[in-house]
Amino acid sequence: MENKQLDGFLVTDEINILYFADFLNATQLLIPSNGANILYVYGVNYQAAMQQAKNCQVELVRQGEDADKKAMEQIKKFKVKRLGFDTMDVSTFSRLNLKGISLKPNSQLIWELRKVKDEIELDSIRKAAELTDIGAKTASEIIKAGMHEYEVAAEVEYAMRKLGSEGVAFDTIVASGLRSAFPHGGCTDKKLKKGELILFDIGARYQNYRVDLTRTFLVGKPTSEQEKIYNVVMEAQEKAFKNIKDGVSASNVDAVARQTIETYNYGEYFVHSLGHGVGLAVHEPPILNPASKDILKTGNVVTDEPGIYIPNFGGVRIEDTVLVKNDGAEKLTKANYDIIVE
Ligand SMILES: [Mn+2]
Repeated sequence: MENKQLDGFLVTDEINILYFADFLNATQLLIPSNGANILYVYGVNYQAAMQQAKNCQVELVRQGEDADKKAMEQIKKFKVKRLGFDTMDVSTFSRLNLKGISLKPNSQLIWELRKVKDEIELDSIRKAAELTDIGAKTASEIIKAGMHEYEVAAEVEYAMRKLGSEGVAFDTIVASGLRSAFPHGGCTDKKLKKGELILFDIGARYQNYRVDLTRTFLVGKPTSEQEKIYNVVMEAQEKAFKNIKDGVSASNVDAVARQTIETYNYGEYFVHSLGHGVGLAVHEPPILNPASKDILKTGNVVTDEPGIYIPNFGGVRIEDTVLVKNDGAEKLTKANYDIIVE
């Protein structure tokens, strides 16, 4: 804030608030340069905030009170002239009287912090990764022809939950057969059939931290085309992994995977980024794609997830969540890569 000559910062994104105050259900967090941090909370969450919130004073927003106006009054009281903020919707902006205050959007300031995970955050992410691996193992054990996609999701989520997952990091994907060609195919009442590719994308959540993992399964024996695509994705994933370390540009890591897939002439079917950061949000910076300006840093946690999706045929994706280190990367998810599950 000092570098940017800000004399206050208003945090309104709930996950950003969670990051600073360790509390999710607040409306805003005000960080003035000349006073204590103030967390604004409605009555329904007040007692919990008083017990759980860290690094701030908790301020009750009464029913019928406008939390934004309340924060703005305090901002004026603190004589803030240059107010940084992460995000503000247009209706809020037009409702507030901001005369005399210069608004400086700067979510980047927060991302610079959130992108680099400290040891406490990593402990939570490691635990979420262990739970996610249990989910993948469960899937490989229970999947059989005739099951509905949603049954697989239910069993996997139950297995993770039973061992401490707070819920899922995102909606579980079990996309089988032709649906596996949809990278975000969700999960339906379709039954799994022998010989079909099954795209399986899950994540556990622990202490609000998330992990992201994809495996591709198949009941029976893959055709030579299925096997070939699988091996190409595996090769791309592995090569990209070996290139991840502190100081490399994210776009270069993406290029390693993309070129591998292009070499086998499947380039047009790799329709998304190689990866993204994971933490309190399942998709966050840094981003690994051809346009990315991010330089990977020690402490970043990112996914490595190339895929090939052929319409009317099927798709393969293999994804791990990995930790960027000084001299390489560490896979936080460790589930095995066997495609055949029955
Ligand atoms: Mn992902």
